[in-house]
Amino acid sequence: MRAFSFITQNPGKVAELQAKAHEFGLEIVHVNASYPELQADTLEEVVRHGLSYCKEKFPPLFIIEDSGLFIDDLHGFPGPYSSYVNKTIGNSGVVKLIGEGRPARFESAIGSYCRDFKLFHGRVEGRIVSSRGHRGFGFDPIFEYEGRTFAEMTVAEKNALSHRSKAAELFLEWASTII
Ligand code: ITT
Repeated sequence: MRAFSFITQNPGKVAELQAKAHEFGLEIVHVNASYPELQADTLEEVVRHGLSYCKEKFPPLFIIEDSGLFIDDLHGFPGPYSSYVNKTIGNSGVVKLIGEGRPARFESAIGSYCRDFKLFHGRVEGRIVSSRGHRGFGFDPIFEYEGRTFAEMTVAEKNALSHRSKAAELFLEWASTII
């Protein structure tokens, strides 16, 4: 089996990457573990710190992923602090804070460890709307892309355009050449 590990506690991320990996004939082994998440200004710093920790604990080839919602009006906040904002004020709090129709983007940074660290990035631009849809996770119901929220899309539809799938594609192209 051509496989790699994905260290994350978010099953939604696993479902999305699993579907993407299958397109490349690869399998994901889900490692449901946590690692210390640095409070940093960029996703890249969080990922590099996480990789350094994980490489002492898990065998290669593995990946971790850090992602976030970047709101233009808030100079990119919550960005790397998305998980905290999601847990505290939640989707309704974000909409209340910035209002409907304001531009935002999702970004994803995938970090892999084999013999060294490699980073892969993806982003998607959209806007914040009142909650719609029941699929996905996190900010999906309030992130609209061309008329539909991410929570109104199937995994396959979200994977055709999302930040995570773009980063995943770059990783999977590279991974396919070494496993
Ligand atoms: P792991 O760190 O264990 O992988 P996590 O859910 O804590 O899982 P992050 O630290 O990367 O993930 O936090 C990113 C947060 O940003 C996440 O909790 C969501 O609230 C939000 N987010 C990221 N990508 C998203 C997406 O595709 N759809 C909706 N919300 C997303």
